[in-house]
Amino acid sequence: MAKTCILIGAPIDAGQRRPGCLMGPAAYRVAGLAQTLCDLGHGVQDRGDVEVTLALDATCANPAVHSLPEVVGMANALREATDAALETGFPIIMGGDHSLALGSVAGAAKHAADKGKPLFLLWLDAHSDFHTPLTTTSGNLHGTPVAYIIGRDGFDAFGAFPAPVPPENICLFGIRSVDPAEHAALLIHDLEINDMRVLDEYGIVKPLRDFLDKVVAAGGMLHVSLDVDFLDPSVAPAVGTTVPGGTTIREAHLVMELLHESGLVTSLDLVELNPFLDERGRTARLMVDLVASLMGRKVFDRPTRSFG
Ligand code: 6HN
Ligand code: MN
Ligand code: MN
Ligand code: MN
Repeated sequence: MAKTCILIGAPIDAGQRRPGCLMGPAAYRVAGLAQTLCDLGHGVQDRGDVEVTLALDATCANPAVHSLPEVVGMANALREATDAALETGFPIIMGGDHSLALGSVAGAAKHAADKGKPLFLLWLDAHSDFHTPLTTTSGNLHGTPVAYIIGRDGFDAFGAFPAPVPPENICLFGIRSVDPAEHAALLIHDLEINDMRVLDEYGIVKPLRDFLDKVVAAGGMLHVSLDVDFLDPSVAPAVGTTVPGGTTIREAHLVMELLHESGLVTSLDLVELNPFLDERGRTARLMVDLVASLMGRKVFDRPTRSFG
């Protein structure tokens, strides 16, 4: 079904320390994201990059945390922009580092709550991003959104999360790097964790379909947050936080194709692309190709063949 895709640029790299993600939205535009979506029959509105007002009075008790005014400012702007875009279309947030999900998912959660629907979250990432501003040792706020989204303490500077997402509605998929404090916290919150160990044994299809079945049963909305480091660094080098042992190009496309077939996805983040680290645009182009699969590109337009 044709959608109205609403592109929202979120140029931020203050959620971590390596400059470059700021150029992410520009790279997606150069790589032809809008034209790719048009070619698939979708409508496209590019709303440009969000305007950020720095939250200059934001403070945090953990001295390691840096760039709070920038990250809170971006979160405030994106919460509004994502909620507003959901009124008329399918928001695609072009990042920017993963701290932007402190805003985009808040907007999606507010929108879902206003419509009386549960929100589900698929987190495609090498990392669990489950620190709070009080537990992070790197001080990089891109490692915190999932904790904010379930309503953990320590996020005073961001304001209360609009409608905390129950941990059971969150699926971490592809993870292979978890810090000790995140690990301890994940043991006491009931998120669905499909780490690479699980994907090695069961493959992509079964774990993902099980999660999607839950979304269907609940009549939920589904936000997908795609971190470039979900992919193996050998195929997606343009990211500051490479972790070996990630998904292949084909596995990532399969995730996207299954998501398309489900018809469940209502909003999308593209995060952590650092064009300064790319090789002749290959990571940016791969990300655009993955969005194409999510939005319906296929080799043959026919039902999937059954081998049963
Ligand atoms: N990401 N756990 C590490 C940290 O610094 O807190 C890495 C975070 C990576 C963040 O994937 O968006
Ligand atoms: Mn991440
Ligand atoms: Mn709304
Ligand atoms: Mn990551």
